Amino acid sequence: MNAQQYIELEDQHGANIYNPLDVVISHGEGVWVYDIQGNRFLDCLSAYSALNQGHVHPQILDAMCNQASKLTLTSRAFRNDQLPLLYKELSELTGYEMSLPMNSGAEAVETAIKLARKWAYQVKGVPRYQAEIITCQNNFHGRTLSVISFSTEKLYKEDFGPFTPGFVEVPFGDAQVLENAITQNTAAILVEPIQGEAGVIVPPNGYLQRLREISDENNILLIADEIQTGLGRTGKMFACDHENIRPDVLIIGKAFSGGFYPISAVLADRNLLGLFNPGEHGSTFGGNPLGAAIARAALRVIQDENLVQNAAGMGEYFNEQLAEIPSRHVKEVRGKGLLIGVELKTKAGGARRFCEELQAKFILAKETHENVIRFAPPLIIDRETIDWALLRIREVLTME
Ligand code: IF1
Repeated sequence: MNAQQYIELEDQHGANIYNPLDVVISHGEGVWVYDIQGNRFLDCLSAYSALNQGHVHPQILDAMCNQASKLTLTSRAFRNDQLPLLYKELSELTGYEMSLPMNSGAEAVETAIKLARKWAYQVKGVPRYQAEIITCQNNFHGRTLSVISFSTEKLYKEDFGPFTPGFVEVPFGDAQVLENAITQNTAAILVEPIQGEAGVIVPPNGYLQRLREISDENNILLIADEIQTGLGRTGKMFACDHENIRPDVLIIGKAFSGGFYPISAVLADRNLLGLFNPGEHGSTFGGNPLGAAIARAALRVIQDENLVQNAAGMGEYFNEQLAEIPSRHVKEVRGKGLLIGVELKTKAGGARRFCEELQAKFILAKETHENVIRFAPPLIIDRETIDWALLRIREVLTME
């Protein structure tokens, strides 16, 4: 089959919820992917940061194949010999006493919301079903109904209501306005330390620290969604580390899977996660031994290959070099580590055509919203490959 045939087949039988670039990829290795004609492309999206370790990492592949040949699924009705080790290694890595494994990011966010509500009723003493969770404008936390209930993006929610109540929205980056939104019934603040989908929006310095203080002063949980920013992406293990703060609840996903298999988790101490009792929450696949073995390998690779340090070094270089490109289209280059957004001026005619030009030069990047090109290659990228990319990005950003 040729590319056109694959594309037609997909369009004919698949719900049209994406607008993908027309490249049909059949294999990947490290930072590179190959289309069915054998053309090689640099992956500058990393499956929205789920591929921090690169494509088909051999160590994670080994762990997956090895575990798949022994035991894949027990359900949580029985115990298995992988999940306890994942718990232990996660605790050692993050300092949180406990974790709760789920599958997708959105499910983990839902889990964190359930946890915060339960804490509000059982510990804080909020009257039942009055708990409020403060969320930020232009947030992205997933696609489930409760999660889109507090989306501020029309595209993600219009015609999908009725919505889940109990969410209060405030602008991102303004701690003062957030503080004013707190009531006696506020259970938690849910925040992305850097807003990814919104266009790689980095909050003002000190914002997260201020949220930490506000949470402490008002007996509110601080929940950080690090599904996209966590596990090295921004040049620290967690984006919250840039401001040395420890959220009460930390949500991870994406790269926790090594790019192999959906796995997410909610991390917190026993005073919070200990509030869940048998039967109150669950998942058929959450915590399965195959996923646990993969996640263990995914974490090990991040540490063994110093991917956090590499993201910091390579990110700084990439960012600086991008900012030096003399382009009349670019409004701003921003980001942290290897989560970089290049915002174009409105008169540049949208980021999509730039992404298509990049594709023609064998770089795969994806626009976010109208005017931002996101560059988020796997964290294993080296300087030589960044230079290879910069040559081409420079040509694209300086075109008419
Ligand atoms: C889509 C963007 C990224 C996330 C944060 C939770 C989730 C995500 C901070 C949910 C997911 C995704 C999912 C994908 C596109 C995407 C995305 F394009 F919307 F902007 F990454 F930047 N919290 N992000 O970024 O995790 O349930 O998907 O595992 O939905 O189209 P999930």
